[in-house]
Amino acid sequence: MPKPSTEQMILMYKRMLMIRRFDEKAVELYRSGELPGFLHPYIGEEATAVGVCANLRQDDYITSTHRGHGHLIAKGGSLDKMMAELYAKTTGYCHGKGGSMHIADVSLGILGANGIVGGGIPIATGAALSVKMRQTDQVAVSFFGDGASNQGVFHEALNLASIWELPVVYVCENNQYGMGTPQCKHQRIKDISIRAKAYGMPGVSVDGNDVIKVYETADEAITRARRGDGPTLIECKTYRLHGHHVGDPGTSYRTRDEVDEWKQRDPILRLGKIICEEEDFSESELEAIDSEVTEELQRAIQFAKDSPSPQPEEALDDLFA
Ligand SMILES: Cc1ncc(C[n+]2csc(CCOP(=O)(O)OP(=O)(O)O)c2C)c(N)n1
Ligand SMILES: [Mg+2]
Repeated sequence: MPKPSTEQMILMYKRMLMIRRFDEKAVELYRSGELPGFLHPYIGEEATAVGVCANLRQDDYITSTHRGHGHLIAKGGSLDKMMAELYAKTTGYCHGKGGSMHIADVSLGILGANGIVGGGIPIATGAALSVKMRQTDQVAVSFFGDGASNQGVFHEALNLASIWELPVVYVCENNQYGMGTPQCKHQRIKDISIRAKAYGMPGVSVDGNDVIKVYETADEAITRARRGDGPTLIECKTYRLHGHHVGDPGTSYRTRDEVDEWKQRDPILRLGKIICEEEDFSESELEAIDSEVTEELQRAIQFAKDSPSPQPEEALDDLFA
């Protein structure tokens, strides 16, 4: 398995920080009453989106979830347009009418966040079928949660993808909970990757907070799909450090000790340590990356604030019925 190069590690570090800072800021703006709507922070799970997407080309496809900001940023989504969408401005991805859970950018292969749990799984499978019919070498990746792996559509999609040998990689983000329900109360199995066996495809579980491990595992699965050898199921074991959504304190169904324990496995701190120890980077060089990210984000917030709100007479524009 090829290890990521130094440049790739720095890029992954920056992308993870971008996701972390974006969602921290979004939570803060939401709590101060500046953002309308609803959002689900990806804080703590950054290594999964970034490690997978670092292997993808612009013309590859992804489908995302209700917790989508991380996937969109990892696939190259515009911070300006994302932030403007959260602010419900006309310059946002959905012209301010969709919000956090409906962001898509087809030019980047981002086929959409999705408020329907498991909803992205058949969409990615369909995209992979289109790749096969068009005879290109693109790949589709579907991100979804541990909870979504209990949806009927997960099983139907994996079966079809296997039978048709579709170029798709299923990435299950096992963040230990479906809302307030721990994994042990919603399924008997521990490793979700064993479900791959039922559909005759490779299944592998990895530490989803180890971005290098995620990168290497995804590389193998994506290369296999691109070669025409069919789908893979990857389970990334990770943790959401925030509540289920921005209004959930996340204190009634898990202990402070558990959260603190996972904070020790913070994916960004872990990669930072590796970059310093093995790639000879200094703390101040990492801080400079953080400042760059913070400035980029400030520009996105300013862009969103300076943008116009949609007018009532535009309410029915861009709607399909
Ligand atoms: C079809 C459907 N059922 C129920 C819900 C309500 N709901 C929103 S998020 C969620 C939990 C999803 O858990 P998981 O798939 O593990 O994703 P996570 O939130 O942990 O990232 C549920 C049940 C929904 N949005 N869609
Ligand atoms: Mg979950």
